[in-house]
Amino acid sequence: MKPNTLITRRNAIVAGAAALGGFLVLPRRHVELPPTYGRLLRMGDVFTYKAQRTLFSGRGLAREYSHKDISSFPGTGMCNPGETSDAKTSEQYRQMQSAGFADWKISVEGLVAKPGTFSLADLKRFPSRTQITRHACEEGWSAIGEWTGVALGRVLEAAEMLPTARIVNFHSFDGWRDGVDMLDALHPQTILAFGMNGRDIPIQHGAPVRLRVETQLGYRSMKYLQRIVVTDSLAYLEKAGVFKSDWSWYAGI
Ligand SMILES: Nc1nc2c(c(=O)[nH]1)N[C@H]1C(S)=C(S)[C@@H](COP(=O)(O)O)O[C@H]1N2
Ligand SMILES: [Mo]
Repeated sequence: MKPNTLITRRNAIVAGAAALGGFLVLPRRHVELPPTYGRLLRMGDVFTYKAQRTLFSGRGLAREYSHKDISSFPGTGMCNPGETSDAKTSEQYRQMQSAGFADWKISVEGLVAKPGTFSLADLKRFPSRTQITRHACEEGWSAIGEWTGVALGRVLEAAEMLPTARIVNFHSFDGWRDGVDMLDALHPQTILAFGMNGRDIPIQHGAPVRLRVETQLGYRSMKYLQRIVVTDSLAYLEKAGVFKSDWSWYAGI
């Protein structure tokens, strides 16, 4: 009988049980939890998020596939950003589209020492990454596609993200607002994608640049990116009403 082993194991079991109960004292890195507005379903989502962030490093890679696995990819989503009710933004998008997105720019704002913009050419000058991954939509379909782009982390680094940064928020030309925490933002497979299946991303799939967050469900991979805003809390997304959506903010897979 090796009492030390026993104690260790016992402690591990206690820690595991406490974590499952949601009572585990969080390690040094504090995890800010999104609001639930008293909704039971949302409490479950928050619990999943807390357990995931507490128990795992979050660094696991999503499975990557080979070329023969690439499947047809339904273009979904609400609309073409050139045809939304926001006439000004739609007009801006249509003009950029007709110029082949040569004057498209994404801004990086908020908690960065060097706020500014990146053109498509700027993004393509970074080292790129190509990954063949499965996109899982919350509606039940999934599809495998090849995505090429720059790791979001590299762009944040170039903008000199500040140490107080916690959340990376996104805006799109069709009016979406969303965000991810640092574990997902700096995940090696989280990319600003400009290529799909070896070509420029077509309009229906998010031209000219979309986010790929391979660690979460498909709706987190925002198309038609417009702005990136780095913040130190979830307040920015709360203000945008993101947590009132029927779709869980944290949709880890
Ligand atoms: N800007 C924006 N991003 C979006 C969407 C959208 O409507 N607008 N739809 C989301 C959802 S629900 C899914 S499943 C995927 C669909 O990607 P696809 O149109 O390339 O198939 O994009 C996600 N990103
Ligand atoms: Mo979706």
